[in-house]
Amino acid sequence: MSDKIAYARHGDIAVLRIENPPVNALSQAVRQGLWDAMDRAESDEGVRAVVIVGEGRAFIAGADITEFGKPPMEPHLPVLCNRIEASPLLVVASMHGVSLGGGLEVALSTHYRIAQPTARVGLPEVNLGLIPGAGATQRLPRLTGAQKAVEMITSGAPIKAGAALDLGILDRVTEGEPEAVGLAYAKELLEQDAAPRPVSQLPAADPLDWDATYDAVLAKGRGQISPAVAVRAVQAASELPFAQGLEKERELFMELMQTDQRQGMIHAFFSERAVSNLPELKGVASRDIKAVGVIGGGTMGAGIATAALLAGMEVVLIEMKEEAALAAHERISGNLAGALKRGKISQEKFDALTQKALTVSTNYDSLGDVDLVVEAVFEDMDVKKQVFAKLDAVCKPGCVLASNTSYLDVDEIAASTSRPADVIGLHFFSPAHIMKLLEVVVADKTAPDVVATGFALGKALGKISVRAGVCDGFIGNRILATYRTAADHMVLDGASPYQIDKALVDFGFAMGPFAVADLAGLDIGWMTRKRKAPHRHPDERVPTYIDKLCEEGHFGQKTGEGYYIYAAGKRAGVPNPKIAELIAEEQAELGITPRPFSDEDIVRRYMCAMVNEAAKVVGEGIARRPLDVDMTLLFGYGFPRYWGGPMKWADIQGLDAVLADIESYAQDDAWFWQPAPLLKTLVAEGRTFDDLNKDAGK
Ligand code: 3H9
Repeated sequence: MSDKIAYARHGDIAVLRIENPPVNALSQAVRQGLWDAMDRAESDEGVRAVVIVGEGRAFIAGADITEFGKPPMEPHLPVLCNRIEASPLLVVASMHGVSLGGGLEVALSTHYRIAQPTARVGLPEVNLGLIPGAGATQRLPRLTGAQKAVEMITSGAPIKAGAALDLGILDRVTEGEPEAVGLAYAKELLEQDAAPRPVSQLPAADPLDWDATYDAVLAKGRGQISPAVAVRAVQAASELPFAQGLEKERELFMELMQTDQRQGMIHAFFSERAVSNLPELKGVASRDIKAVGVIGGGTMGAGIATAALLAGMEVVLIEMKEEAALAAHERISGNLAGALKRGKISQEKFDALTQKALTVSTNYDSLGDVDLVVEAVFEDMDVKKQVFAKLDAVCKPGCVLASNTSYLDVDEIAASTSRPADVIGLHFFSPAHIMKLLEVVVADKTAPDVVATGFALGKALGKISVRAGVCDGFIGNRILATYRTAADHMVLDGASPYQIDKALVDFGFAMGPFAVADLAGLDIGWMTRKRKAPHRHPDERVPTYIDKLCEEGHFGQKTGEGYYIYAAGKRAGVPNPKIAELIAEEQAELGITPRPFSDEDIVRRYMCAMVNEAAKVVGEGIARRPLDVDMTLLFGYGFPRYWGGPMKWADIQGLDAVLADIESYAQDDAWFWQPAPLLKTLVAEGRTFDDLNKDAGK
């Protein structure tokens, strides 16, 4: 018998305990073990009931995701579930922690379900580009009705035990040790002569307007297909006999298993976990962070302060003048009021955070006790250096000195202090209390435990932290600058900004690049272009039409006019007719005859520019692994999760095809489209970006 299932007898009840740490995923050994243990219980003289429990922190977290993409191994989970359900013994699931995906499907195939009040159940398969594949699309609607089943399966979000009880997914919620609770329940059922109660034999759920439901779910998924496919599976549950419904579910599940989206989403799942798992940090202890200093109380500083307060840290925020300090306090209180409104914190907690945990001051001496300071002042090297000189003077030894700069040289900032080993870049994304990405920028002399502290801070703040080296723009903004430029070139050559935005939204981006520019403020790009102007290569193509709009004081959403025109209070805009005129003027000046672009061509060029720069970023060691780029783009730049990230996208396209496209674009603009050496090497060796992830022990 498999060592993953412990079998024990308690009178006339057999307990099957799943022991597959950390989360009891349903690997082949677990499936086989459960199968054999059911056989054993059924042939064990005197056994009348079976209780299934999980060891450790969860009942079962689902199918073993590491087995996906490999040849399937028997016993298959749907068959195991049917086998459990068909048992003549009374089968009870006693659930604690999470019961997710296949884990909930095992529970749904038992006859009675009892859970801890803290337990959560869910079907997150859509987040992996799949649908439940072991009967949940057929069994769940028979318990909850079709509408609730569709909601639960298409959202992928777990629900708490109480809600699951109300929906009929659970029969009882009882606090106690799961095995004891399960045994007591099974005994009670046996005493009542309760019969096995297969969910598959319950009547089918009433139908919904399936086409309307499908369309609504498809639209909400912004190109993600699995939630919409799930609707069709639930439809089968209401229209077909159980066995045929299961077959339909299997067919749809297997189809999704073959998709790029499944690959992309599973890559995202593992990369999200691997990204902060850096070999260089193995065994390195981080420094203790209880109190954080923030320099500058603008949107960014206030967001960082809010995030630290919400993570239970004390915050000392420094502003230059009393008025600005008060305004910063207001801003942070406003952010926290948002958290209060969304039910994330209580009124009591809000009061404690705003009145006790937060100090605003104009005096750097207030920073004497903080463990880490994040500077979030104006992006100017001289200003930053002045701030770091003050920090160097007042902060206690061992205090981590961090800059939130988004492109300046952290080595130079570090060198301006007497303690470069304590200096690091912590690049937050605005609004910093909401956005998940944190770039941990490691300078030449940054001490390993300071790097570990950056990651520990990110974790405490609920961020996805990515290690980046020093260069202009680090990982994210450097790559952004390149693909934005590719979009600008397409505009000069004839594609409209609106066609580009739409093509990229259709590809899956949250917003197109020109709508993003309007949101961020066109003055940012304008300033960057001015900063970079003296260092430009003569062959570099830089459109200037948008600078003319900036010169007139139009900076996008905040001024009501940019690429789009925004009616007061509206976030979506309509195309600004001035833009087409300005573009036409520039094309005439440059002697360009505009040509049409297909949406496909737009996406391809944009993505190739992104991948090429990303390959340079990895090749130069700015990002340690391709997955670091993928997570940066996913969590900071609205990249569609179902593609897994640009590097995963490139692997799926085939790196040889991507390189061939880059080389063909280079025929018109050799300066911009210089192929990344790493890309060429990988193509020559027949390897992928994911091979590099694996080399690095992903
Ligand atoms: C499914 O069930 C399909 C079926 O319908 C049909 C089949 C026919 N498999 O996240 P953590 C690993 S699809 C393998 O850090 P937490 C994870 O990689 C599945 N490994 O902990 C990590 O490894 P490492 C549906 C898994 O406490 C370690 O466990 N289920 C799996 O923050 C700890 O994980 C899901 O989608 C797995 N299923 O969160 C659930 N799950 O330590 C996915 C986890 O080496 N899992 N690992 O980095 C989760 O949502 C979270 O992991 C969970 C724990 C909430 C369970």
